[in-house]
Amino acid sequence: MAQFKEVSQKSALHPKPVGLVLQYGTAGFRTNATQLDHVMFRMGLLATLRSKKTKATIGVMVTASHNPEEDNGVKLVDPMGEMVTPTWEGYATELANAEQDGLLAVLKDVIEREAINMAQEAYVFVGKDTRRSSEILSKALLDGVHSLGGQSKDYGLVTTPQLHYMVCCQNTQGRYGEATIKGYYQKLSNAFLQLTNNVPNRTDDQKVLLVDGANGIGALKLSEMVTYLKNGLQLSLFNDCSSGKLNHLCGADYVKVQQRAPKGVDMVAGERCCSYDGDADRIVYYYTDSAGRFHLLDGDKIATLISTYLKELLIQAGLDLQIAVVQTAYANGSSTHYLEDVMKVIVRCTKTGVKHLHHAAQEFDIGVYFEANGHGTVLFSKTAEEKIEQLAQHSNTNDEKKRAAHLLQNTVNLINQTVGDAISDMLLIEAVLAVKGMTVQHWDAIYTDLPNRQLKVKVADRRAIDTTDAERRTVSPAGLQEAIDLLVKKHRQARSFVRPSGTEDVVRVYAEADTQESADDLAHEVSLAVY
Ligand code: 16G
Ligand code: ZN
Repeated sequence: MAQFKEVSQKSALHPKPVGLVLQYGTAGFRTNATQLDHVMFRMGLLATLRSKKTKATIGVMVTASHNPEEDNGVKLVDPMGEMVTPTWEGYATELANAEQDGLLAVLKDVIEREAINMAQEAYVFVGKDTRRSSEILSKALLDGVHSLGGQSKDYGLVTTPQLHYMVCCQNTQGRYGEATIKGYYQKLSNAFLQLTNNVPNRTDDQKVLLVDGANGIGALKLSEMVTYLKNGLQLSLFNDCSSGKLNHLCGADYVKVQQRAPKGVDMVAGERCCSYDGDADRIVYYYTDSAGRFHLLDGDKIATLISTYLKELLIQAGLDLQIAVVQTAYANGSSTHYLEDVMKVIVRCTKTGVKHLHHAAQEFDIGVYFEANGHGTVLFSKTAEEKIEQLAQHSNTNDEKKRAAHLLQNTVNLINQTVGDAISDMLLIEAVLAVKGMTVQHWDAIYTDLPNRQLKVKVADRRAIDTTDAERRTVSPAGLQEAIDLLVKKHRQARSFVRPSGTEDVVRVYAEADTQESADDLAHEVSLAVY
């Protein structure tokens, strides 16, 4: 077939290094950028097939998120803006690892297994982050799309969540919004201004927010968006790509893991600061107090703030909707305790990785999901959205109910429900703080984190560790869990788990306890047990 001839010819321009084996991991392929040209071409092919199969537009994002500048990666976005389905992650791995002369066979095999109608049109949206390698890699990707006859739209430099948003808008015929960057800015800023404009006594001081853009795409996009936000926020943007290196000593991952302020931000005691990661799908907040102590408000604190706000609004609106918070094993024990015992909301724990949380959150009327590392969003079921809409339009409802319904409606519009989005999450947090009249210190005081420590351990084969119970316990190697249990018992309010990383060749260790010293000791002891 002529179609495959073109694939053959073009793939020769994107040859696979013999013997190189990569895996479509938790967040797609991710490795040193020099190893990815053939992967990009092949993901262009796969996205085209996925589009034919689903009869919808598919997204492909070129990014390595919080990884160093030298790395790059690629992930596929399914029609509703969600992560690509697991069977297709398997195809992605097979296709990426096929040696040059076996590529067509693997491609045809996928076509056959999925009974794909090759006459079906295909449409692929492409986006990329600011890495130097992203330009050429996205060209390889487009080559793949075009060689299988797919059509493409190249959005160029966009954040990961912006690309997810575009895909969702496109496939819902605009019901979710307009599939343009301008449409995204307008939808989010209108919702933000509606939420904050009527807040009485909001002073200019309360609008001040310092943003660490991690020298990445989020910084560029936020500066484009500023005019749309009018004077709703007074943003000071740092690490804005003008000089520093991407993710280097800055960004959400650095701040969360190091539990310290990023370089390059002129922090003032008591002022709210936040950090994005390299593709702007994660955010964490922080401030320093008058004694110079650093306070981190991570994904758990964000989930608590948002779910508390939503629960209060639901009560005010008199809406009977079930709200749940989805976390992972990394969620600080204090947050889980607060949510379950004080807030009385349902809490679920899933495996690490956005797709697992997203999936679990879909089971509720309102599912708030956040990883402790700052990746998360809120999902509203169709029923929830309809009930909110009806109430907001109902003229006979009393004032308090109506006000709550309007706030809920604008909150829905402010949230990027396709995936965690640093820009959208930031605006939501700022709106919630404004509406509730809270400072960052009030927010921080909702509960106190248990001291914790994360370590990584290099082992011969990390796959020897197998986990269960949402990664909170190990089932192999034999004896490891018993050893961890014994170590945990030596500390107060302690918890610890180990899991093989899905993105690096290491085993991760997490420990928390009543003091930092105890958490550090426990993490160290457990890491020795892993060897
Ligand atoms: C990926 C995941 C992130 C997760 C992290 C864990 C997505 C989009 N990203 O970055 O959610 O926290 O992996 O990494 O799913 P690890 O397996 O190396 O600990
Ligand atoms: Zn990211």
